Amino acid sequence: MKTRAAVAFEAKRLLEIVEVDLEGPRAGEVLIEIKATGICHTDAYTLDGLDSEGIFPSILGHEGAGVVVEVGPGVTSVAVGDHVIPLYTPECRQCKSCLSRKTNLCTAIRATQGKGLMPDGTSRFSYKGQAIAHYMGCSTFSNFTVLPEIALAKIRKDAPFESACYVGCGVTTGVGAVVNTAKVEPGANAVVFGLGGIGLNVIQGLKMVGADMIVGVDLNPAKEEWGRRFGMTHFVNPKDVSDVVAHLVEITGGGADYTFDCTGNTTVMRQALEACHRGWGESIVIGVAEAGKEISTRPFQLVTGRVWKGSAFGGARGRTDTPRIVDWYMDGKIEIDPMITHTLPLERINEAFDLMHAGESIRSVVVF
Ligand code: NAD
Ligand code: AHE
Ligand code: ZN
Repeated sequence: MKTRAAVAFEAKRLLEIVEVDLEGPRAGEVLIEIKATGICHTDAYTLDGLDSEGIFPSILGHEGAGVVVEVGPGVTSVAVGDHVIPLYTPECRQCKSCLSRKTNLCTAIRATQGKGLMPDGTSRFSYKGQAIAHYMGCSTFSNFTVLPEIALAKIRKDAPFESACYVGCGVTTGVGAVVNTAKVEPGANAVVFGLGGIGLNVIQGLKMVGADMIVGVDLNPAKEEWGRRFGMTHFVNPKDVSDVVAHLVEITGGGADYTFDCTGNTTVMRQALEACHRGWGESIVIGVAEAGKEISTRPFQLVTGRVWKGSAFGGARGRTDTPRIVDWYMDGKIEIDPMITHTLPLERINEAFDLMHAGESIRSVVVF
């Protein structure tokens, strides 16, 4: 079939809206009509040529929601008409990682996914006879896409696609980092670096679990109002203080119980670790850093009890946990709608990247 898609032909070039060819689902695969997709900073990072796994040409996008249109042979867990969220972190429930119960990082199809291919080592997308790579196993910047069934979370049908798509990455990443990775307890104090589409979800997760002091840190002063809207109690702009770590340690009474990096900046990651309380503070790295960047600190920071952890997709097991997060949204336990600042048609998708880089959007969503 033909489908409309925004194709990344080269790094640092505008996406082009073209009609691409899409092959139908093979065994264990599912054809999805994407109804809405968010634009996450990770898409921008790959498009900007900063991803060591970046492949071009490809169809980016990993934060979608849609409807099952056709299932391939052997598919049993979803059926035509089901509403689904594509998962860049699948959940096969059979691999060593899934069975360990220690991680959400299913390894069943990670190798081919990182090469922009379906599990059988081929691509379903092509343009003028040339193969186009899949992205993070999702490629939600296409009106139709194909995914393995283990990479689909079935969600309730009354959830609007424009909001549910955000659960495919940003909401789950932020709220999940609090609930699954850090396991923040009521009364804790926390610092969140970077109040964008991820950081604000960390903040609402902290509020949901009953954190006491929630400090937001951002270079953009306009983010103060956004942070407060979702539960932030204190705001720090690093430009306004001479030593941001010393300031944070002071206002948190010796350091935070939990800190979260939601910037992808390796200098900030170090600050986040060092703003933790001696003896027990935990710093969670969520931000994705540019290829080639490394983190460092004095080992003494760890010797004296601070803990450095990472969180991918909020530690969520996609097929099990994302339908529950959609329920939390539908039940009013978390908010999504106010964070969707811009809704655009596919033809205007490049504007969404401009808005993100200018710090003018929290989340832009493309509606097909
Ligand atoms: P965003 O652009 O919406 O927000 C980033 C925020 O960080 C902005 O408000 C910006 O002003 C702020 N910022 C930038 N540099 C800063 C600095 N030096 N100090 C303080 N604030 C700073 O991006 P997003 O969509 O929220 O994504 C944030 C990061 O999380 C990105 O690196 C993205 O790739 C990553 N991410 C990771 C996962 C995961 O599973 N680990 C999932 C989604 C996104
Ligand atoms: N490809 C990059 C790493 C990118 C990365 O860390 N991705 C996160 C999700 S970001 C979503 O917006 C993730 O879940 N990683 C786990 C995984 O298996 O990719 C690189 O540095 O090579
Ligand atoms: Zn993302």
